[in-house]
Amino acid sequence: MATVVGTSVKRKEDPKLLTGTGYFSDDIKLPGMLHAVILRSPHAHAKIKSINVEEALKLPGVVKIYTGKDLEGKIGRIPSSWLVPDSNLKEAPQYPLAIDRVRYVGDGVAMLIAEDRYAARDALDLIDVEYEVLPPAVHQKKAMEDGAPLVHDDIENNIAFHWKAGEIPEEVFQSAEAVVKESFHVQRVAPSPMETRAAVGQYHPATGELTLYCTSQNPHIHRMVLSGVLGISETKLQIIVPDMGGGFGGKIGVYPDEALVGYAARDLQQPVKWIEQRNEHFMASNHGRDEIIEVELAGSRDGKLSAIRVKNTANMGAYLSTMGPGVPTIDFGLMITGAYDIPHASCETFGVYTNTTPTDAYRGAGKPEATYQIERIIDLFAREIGMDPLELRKKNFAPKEAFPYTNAQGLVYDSGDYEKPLKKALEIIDYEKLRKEQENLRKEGKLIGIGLSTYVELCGFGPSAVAGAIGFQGGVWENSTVRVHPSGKVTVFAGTSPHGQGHATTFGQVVADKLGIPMDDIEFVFNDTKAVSMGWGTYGSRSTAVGGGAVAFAAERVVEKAKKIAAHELEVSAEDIDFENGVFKVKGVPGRERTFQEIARSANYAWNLPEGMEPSLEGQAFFDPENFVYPFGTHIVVVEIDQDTGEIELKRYIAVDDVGRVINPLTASGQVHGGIAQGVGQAMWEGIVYNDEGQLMSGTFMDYTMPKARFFPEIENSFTETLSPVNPLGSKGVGETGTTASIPAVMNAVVDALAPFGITDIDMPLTPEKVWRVIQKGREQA
Ligand code: MCN
Repeated sequence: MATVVGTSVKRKEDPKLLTGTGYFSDDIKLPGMLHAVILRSPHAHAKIKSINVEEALKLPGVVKIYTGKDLEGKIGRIPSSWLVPDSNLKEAPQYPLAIDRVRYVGDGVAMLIAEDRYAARDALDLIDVEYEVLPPAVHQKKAMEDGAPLVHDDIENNIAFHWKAGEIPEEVFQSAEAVVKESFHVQRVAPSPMETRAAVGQYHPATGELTLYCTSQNPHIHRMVLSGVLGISETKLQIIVPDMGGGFGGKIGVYPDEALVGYAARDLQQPVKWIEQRNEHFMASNHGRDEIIEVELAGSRDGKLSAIRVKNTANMGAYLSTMGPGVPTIDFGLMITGAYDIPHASCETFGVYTNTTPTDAYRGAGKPEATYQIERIIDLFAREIGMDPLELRKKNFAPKEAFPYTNAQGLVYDSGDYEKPLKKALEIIDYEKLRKEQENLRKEGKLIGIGLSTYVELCGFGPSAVAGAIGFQGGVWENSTVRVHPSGKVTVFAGTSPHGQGHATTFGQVVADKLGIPMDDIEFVFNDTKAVSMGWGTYGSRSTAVGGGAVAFAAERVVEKAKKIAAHELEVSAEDIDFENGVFKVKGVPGRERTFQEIARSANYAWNLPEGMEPSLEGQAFFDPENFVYPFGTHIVVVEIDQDTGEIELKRYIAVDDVGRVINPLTASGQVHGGIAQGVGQAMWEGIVYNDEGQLMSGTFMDYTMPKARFFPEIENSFTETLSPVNPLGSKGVGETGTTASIPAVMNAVVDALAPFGITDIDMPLTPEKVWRVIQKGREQA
C-alpha cells in the first residue's frame, strides 16, 4: 500500500457538511429545553442605577431573569489564562454579568430565560435599566493619558500591563548610518466565523453532572476554567463541542455567556440553550488586533541591518480575555526581527484597558502584527538606502547554516532555509521581467505595485515548560489514544479540537500509514471531555505539529505491541518481524505472516498472548515537544490601482510556504487560501470602528466588509519542505501562515504602486476612498 501522508486525500469531513447533515449547537433539541438571551449594554461606560424586571417577567413564557446582583457570590469571575510575567499585570475582575457598572457596548447586564426564543427576545425589551452614562476611554493612546476616564477605578492610566524584552545599547542607533521610523496601526477586526457562538447546558440531577455543549476551540480549557467559575468538579462537568462553523481564534476564549448558560441549566434543572446573534457577535465576541506599533530600524547604507526597536500600544478592551495579554507581548514581541539576522532588538508593550470589546487571538495572534511591522519597515529601509527590497531581505536572512537559529529575542527557530521558497516564488512570477514591465507601465501612467513578504512565524505551541515560563495557565502537550477493535477497525481519540481544519482526514492519513490499514477503517473522537482524557485545543497552528505527533506516537505503540503478539504466534522474536503495509512478516521466510486484523483479533480475544502481556490493543501517547515550530515562506502580490476611483485590483498572488512535511497538500492549500483571504481582508476591507463615545459603528455586515471570492485572483500556492526536527512528522503549522504573510505583502504592493506620488505609508484597511484621497494629496504635492 502506498503511503497516504503527502497526498491530496479529500476531506472526510466534507460529505456531511455539504449535504447539510452536520450537527451544530443550534441543532440540539432537548426535552423541556428553555432559551436564554442576554441583555447587553447600549453604553460604552455607565453606572447601573437600577434594573426593573417586573414587566418582562409578566410576559407569557418568561421563566427567570438573572441580573449581576442576583448572581453575586454564586458564580465566580471569568479569569484570563495568560498572566504574562514581569509585566506588572493588573487583572480587573470580570463577572459574567455586570454588577454596578457596564464597561463596553455589549457588556452583559441580564440573562433572561423563556420557553421559546421569540418570547425571550420580546421580553428582553421590557427590562428597564436606568443608567448614568460616564465618559468612556476608547482609543488606547488617549486612555493612557493623565486624566483620561478610568475603565477600572483602581487601575492607573488604564495600564493593564507593561512588558519589555531586549535591551539595545544607545550607541547602536546613534552610530547607525541609516535609521527609518514609522508608526503602524494594525486595526481592530472581528473574527466573523460562519457560525456564531452558542451554548446548551443540561444538568443531570441524579448524578450532579452538568453537560455543556458549546462552541470552543479548546474544550478541556473550557472545562478547567468553567469548573472554577461554576464551582463544579471537573469530573462533573462535561464539555462537548458539536460541529463548529469556524473559530479563527474567536472561540478560544472562555466567555461569560457559556458560564451563564451552565449556571442557569443547573439552577433551573432544565436544559437551556443560548445562540449568539450576529449583531451580538460583533459586540460581545472578542475582537482581534488593535495595536499601534512604533518601529525604528537601523542599519548600514550597504544594507546590513543592526537593530530594531519597537513600542506596541495594544488596546485590550474592557477586560483581559483568556489569551489576550500574551498576544501583543510574547507572540508579538519575541518575533519582531522576523526572518532576519538583526543582532539587536527590543520591544516594549503597553496593554491598555478601554471601554471596548475585549481583544484576543485572531488568526495569527501577534505574528501578523510582528510580520507586518518588520516587512513594512524593511521596505522603507530599502527605499531609504536605495536598494531593491528583495536584495535587502536576502542580505539579512538568518543563514541556512545557522539553524537551529537563535533570534535576538532568544527564540530558537527549529529549522529554516529562507532562500528556498523565495527562489521558487521569484521563478513563478519571473521577478526581473515583472519589474521591467512595471517600469514600462508606470511610464504609461499605470499604477502597478509589487509587494513581497518573506515571513517566519512561531506556532505549534509546546513545550509546556515554556508555557509555564511565559505565564500561560496550563500545559500545551497533546494526547492521543489509538484503540484497535477485534475486527481491526480503529478508533482514535485526540485532544485537539478541529473546527474546519480537517484533523480526521490528516490524522487519519498518519494512522493509516503507521498501521497499514485503509483510512475508512479509522474513526475519530474529538471534542468531548469525557471521551478524550485531555487536550489543550486547536489554536496557534499547533494541532498537526503537536497533536499529530501524539497520534503518530500512539499508533507506533500499537505497532510495537502488535509486533510482539505476531512474533509470539509465529514463534520468532520481535526483532525478526518486519511490519509492512499492515502485514507482520517473518524476515526472510515468505508466507509466514499475520495481518494487522488477525493480530487485532488475537490481542482482543487474548487466547494466546505472550506471557505477562495484558490483553487488548491500544496505544496512548502524551507528546510535549521540545520546541515550537517556525514555518516560513515568501508571498508576492501584484496590484493595480485605479487612479480615478482608488480601487485596487489584486492582479496576482503567489504564495510559497514551507511548513515542513505537508501531510495533505489539498487541505494545507485550503488553509493557505483561507488564511490569505483573512489577511487580505484585514489589509483591504475589514475594520471594527468605534466613535469617540465608544459606540460600535461597524456592528453589522452592512458596515463591516468581508472578503469575497470574486475579489481575488487565483491564488498560486505551492510548498517547499524543510522538515522540523521537533516532532515525529517533521511538520509545522500552516493554519495561520497565509494571514501572517499576506497583510504586509498586499500593503507593500500598494505602497509600491503609490511610490510615484512619494507615498511611503498608508493605513489599513485600504478603502477606495482612502486610497483616492492619498493619490489626490500626492498629486497636489507633486
Ligand atoms: N496541514 C498539513 N500539513 C502540515 C500542516 C497542516 O497538511 N504540515 C493541514 C492539515 O489538514 C491540518 C490543517 O492543515 O488539519 C491545519 O493544521 P495546523 O496548521 O496544525 O493548524 P490547526 O489544526 O492547529 O488549526 C489552527 C489554525 C488556526 S490557529 C486558526 S485561527 C484557524 C486555522 O487553523 N482557524 C480556522 N484554520 C481554520 N480553518 C477553518 N476552516 N476554520 C477555522 O476557524
